Amino acid sequence: MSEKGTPKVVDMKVIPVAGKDSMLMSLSGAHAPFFTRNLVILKDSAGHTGIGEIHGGDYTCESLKSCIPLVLGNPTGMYRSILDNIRKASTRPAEDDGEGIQSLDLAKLKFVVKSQWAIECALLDLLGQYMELPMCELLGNGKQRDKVETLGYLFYVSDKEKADLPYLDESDSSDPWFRLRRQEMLTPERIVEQACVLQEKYGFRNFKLKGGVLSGAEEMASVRALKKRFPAARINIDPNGAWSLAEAISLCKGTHDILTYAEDPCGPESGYSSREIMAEFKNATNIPVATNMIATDWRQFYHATALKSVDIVLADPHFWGFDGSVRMAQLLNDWGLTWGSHSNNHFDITLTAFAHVAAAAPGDPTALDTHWIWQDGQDLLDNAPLIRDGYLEVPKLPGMGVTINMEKVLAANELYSHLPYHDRNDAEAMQYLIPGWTFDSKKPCLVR
Ligand code: GKR
Ligand code: MG
Repeated sequence: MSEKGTPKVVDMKVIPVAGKDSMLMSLSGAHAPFFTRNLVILKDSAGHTGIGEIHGGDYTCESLKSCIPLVLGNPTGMYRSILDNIRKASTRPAEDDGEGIQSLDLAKLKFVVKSQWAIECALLDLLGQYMELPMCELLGNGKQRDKVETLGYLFYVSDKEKADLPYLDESDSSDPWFRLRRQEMLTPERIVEQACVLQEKYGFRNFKLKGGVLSGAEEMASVRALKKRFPAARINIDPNGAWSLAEAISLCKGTHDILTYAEDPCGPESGYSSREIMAEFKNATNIPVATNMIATDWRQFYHATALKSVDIVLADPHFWGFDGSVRMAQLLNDWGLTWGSHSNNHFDITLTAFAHVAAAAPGDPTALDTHWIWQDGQDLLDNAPLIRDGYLEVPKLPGMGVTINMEKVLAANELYSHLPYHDRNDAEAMQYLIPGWTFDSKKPCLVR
């Protein structure tokens, strides 16, 4: 006799994985040679496989494993209740002081990321397969577009030869971007070269430069050089709150013809919160502001909007959930504000998830962040969606619409199991460049 209702979840695996990275620079320091993620793989009683990906590290891995009893045996159609039961069972760890990532302290990122969203993704994948609908049809008002605009996420890159660490060398690759992405790029000329090679490969029309590395003036010189080379591009700089309010105003005031918007230009100072300071920045410059730091949950968002501190909320589904991120997109659209998504290093499962969530975001979202260009080629899927002409394709098959390659997953898990660390630590590589370097949320990482 056939089963009634939606299929039940019969298996849940949590698999930590690692991939390779370049020596990318940000306020946090220098990316290590490896990044980590956690995967969730669900099986249902109809024989379908559902997948999700989220940030790496032992905290998130353990938290996912503790959810297994709350997921197994439940019908996929009850996914909202499954997630609600996880939420009700979770307690706030004593080390979480609630600051979030408004000063980009990486140790706090794990509290902003909510592991259950990887489970939400895998459940939506299963439900979509049962309903024979792509995942984006199950979100918000359903699919709004067939392809999603993504930006070229530019980074300063340090010389990996200066660190005694096993960074990947791709100098033999036949792909010009793959060769370039592992080289030192620290000048405006090299940032423009990076953008040109990226445009050639992926067709990006818009760019974001990760700042918080060199002095604000040097970084704005890169922004100017980019605008000169790509006059029609929307260009954004993200120093992750490193600049003081006075510096941010002096760097950005009157730059409407160069900067389309600034992402987290300044942060908390002199007893004022980052939400208050960013509101003052906006008043002084009239430059639109984007954030993934001052509004990472609904309570922070309430204060950010009450103060009119932000125009573009980069509602990463790993922070907000898929339902939450699309709910944010609907609200912002109704209010005349703009939705986008933040990213950290990720594999192609997250890339696919971004495609679905952005496909369901109404209105005119800003071009999406993705770190995938730095990882492209390290696929865990047989059919990762492609970025072409600056747009990420939205899979049309049911659920996530992609197939996981278990051989590649097991190899990435093997790599993970040999790592001396599982959490992101950008200080270690940085100390090869500046001995004794420590994080300072108010100083670009190469300014000491
Ligand atoms: O990968 O170094 C990085 C980024 O700086 C990342 O940590 C940020 O969270 O990309 C992110 C951002 O937009 O702030
Ligand atoms: Mg940002």
